[in-house]
Amino acid sequence: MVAFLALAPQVSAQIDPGIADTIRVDSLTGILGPHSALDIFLFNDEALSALEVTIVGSDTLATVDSVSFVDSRIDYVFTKGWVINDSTGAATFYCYPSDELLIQPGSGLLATVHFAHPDVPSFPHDVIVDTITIEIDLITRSTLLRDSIGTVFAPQVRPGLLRIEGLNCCPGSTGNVNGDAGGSVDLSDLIYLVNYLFLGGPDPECPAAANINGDEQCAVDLSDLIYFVNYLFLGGPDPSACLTACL
Ligand SMILES: [Ca+2]
Ligand SMILES: [Ca+2]
Repeated sequence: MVAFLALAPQVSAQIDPGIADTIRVDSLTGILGPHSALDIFLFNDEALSALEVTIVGSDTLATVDSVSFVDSRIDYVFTKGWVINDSTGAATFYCYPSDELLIQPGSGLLATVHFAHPDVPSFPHDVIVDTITIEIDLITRSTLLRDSIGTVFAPQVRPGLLRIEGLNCCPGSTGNVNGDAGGSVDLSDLIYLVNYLFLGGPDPECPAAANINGDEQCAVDLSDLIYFVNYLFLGGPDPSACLTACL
């Protein structure tokens, strides 16, 4: 049974002494289809005996589907967990360390929140990830910390940005340097690449698709051109697979 902190009688940002304790949401770029893992960080300058964080995306195209505490500052706490509040798409996670094992002052990873974003109409699509206060079944879920003497207070919060890009950039193999909608790999791509490399032509819209030799540095350079000429005219190997690390 989860006893949410918002039931505590007094809540105020004014009773946080010293430097304001802070919950910070990371920012990153995700790709349509796969999940994105957004890190949440905690700074606290006094020991904490409980915390609760409720976060939500600014639209329902990116929803929380799980929360992980692996390698986080509260990984050691036995009493912790998370719930998804289906009606709002928000997620709440919480922890209650035992009296002997308070969350000591410090700074670092608090949790990793996994977002699903399978269906986004256009790219890039930006989702602000911020805290929220909601009420479900008469229980308020919010973002609160509790110090070692039981005082509950609201931390400072810094929202994050989850930017979702499309998978139509390099969906399988490299080579579609000119980014034509049909995805064909042909002489026009070679011309585009030569223009880009040597004649001041425009950048490839999807640089990962121009990394034809598949080097892990994602470089687009003469070696890609040589690889491409080999493939098109000299029976060389097919363009390399797209590297997700280059997207
Ligand atoms: Ca093409
Ligand atoms: Ca390359």
